[in-house]
Amino acid sequence: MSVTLNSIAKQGKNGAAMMPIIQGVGRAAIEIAAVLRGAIFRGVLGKAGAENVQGEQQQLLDVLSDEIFLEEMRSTGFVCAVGSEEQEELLVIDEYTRSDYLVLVDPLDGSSNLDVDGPVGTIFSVVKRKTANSERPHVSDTLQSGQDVIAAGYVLYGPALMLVCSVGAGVSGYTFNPSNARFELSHPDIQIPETGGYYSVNESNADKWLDNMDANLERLKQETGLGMRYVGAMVADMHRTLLKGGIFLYPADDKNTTGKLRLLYEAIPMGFIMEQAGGKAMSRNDAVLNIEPETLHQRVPVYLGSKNAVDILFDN
Ligand code: P6P
Repeated sequence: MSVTLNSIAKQGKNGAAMMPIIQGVGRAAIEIAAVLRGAIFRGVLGKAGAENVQGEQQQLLDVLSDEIFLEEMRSTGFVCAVGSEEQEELLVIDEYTRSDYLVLVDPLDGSSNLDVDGPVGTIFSVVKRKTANSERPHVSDTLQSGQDVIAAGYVLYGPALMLVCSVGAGVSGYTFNPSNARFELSHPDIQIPETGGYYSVNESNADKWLDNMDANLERLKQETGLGMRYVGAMVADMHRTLLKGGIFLYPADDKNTTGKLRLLYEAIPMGFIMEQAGGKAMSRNDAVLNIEPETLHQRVPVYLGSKNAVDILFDN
């Protein structure tokens, strides 16, 4: 008998409460994967002709994925609001404003890879509201550090469809089985290897990096001899780092002086997963999970990987 997402209910103290929400993420993943597979025939590859709150060109599939994800969160009945990379404001779910949980999401991360058939992903985290259930959910409910995250994870739309998640009791990887249309446990208790793997960064920005990161990376390369891999989609680069070891980094630079990656729906969920897998997640000079968020779409520098690699980079 295969182990499915239902088994999440037995994980830690939050598994039972988080299972319906993670099952909703699984349903959204299956729908989004189907849309991606047929996108070119439906004429939905390419730009939506608008910019998102990040000032980035929205892909049509960004918009479609955001709608699918929101609908599946609504259908759980446990989510009162969603903070999305694709939406400037917090999206309150009017039928369920009294529910306990909010979800932060990057619905289609790395979507610039789509027109070259590259891997993309969905990144999510779940927090418990701070406002009373009788009140309307507020954006302040999302501004919680990674120490308060209840669950987090990502979907990888690759050759296989994978869902990797944690409810605070370790990291589990599930792979979609087309023969029975369910996610099945394929990677129990993921732990990042302490040595080996790759460094993963867009080195074309090295001459613009702040915080002496060009010299720090050279030291890492000298001391570890790691090879380099870089996909340009955070979920794919993070997943390889988690399974093979090494480090993924996106430093601040003189163009993105506070970094490019978003704290609430990229750095925190990935930092939560990395720490649950025995790795380390740093930002400029503190752990990602210790940063107190100030705005929904704020950006931070990100360094995620094995403790050894991150410590060498920061010369600890
Ligand atoms: P660059 C994708 O746009 C993204 O937000 C992450 O998925 C990825 O890690 C990063 O940006 C890639 O940025 O500047 O190397 O293309």
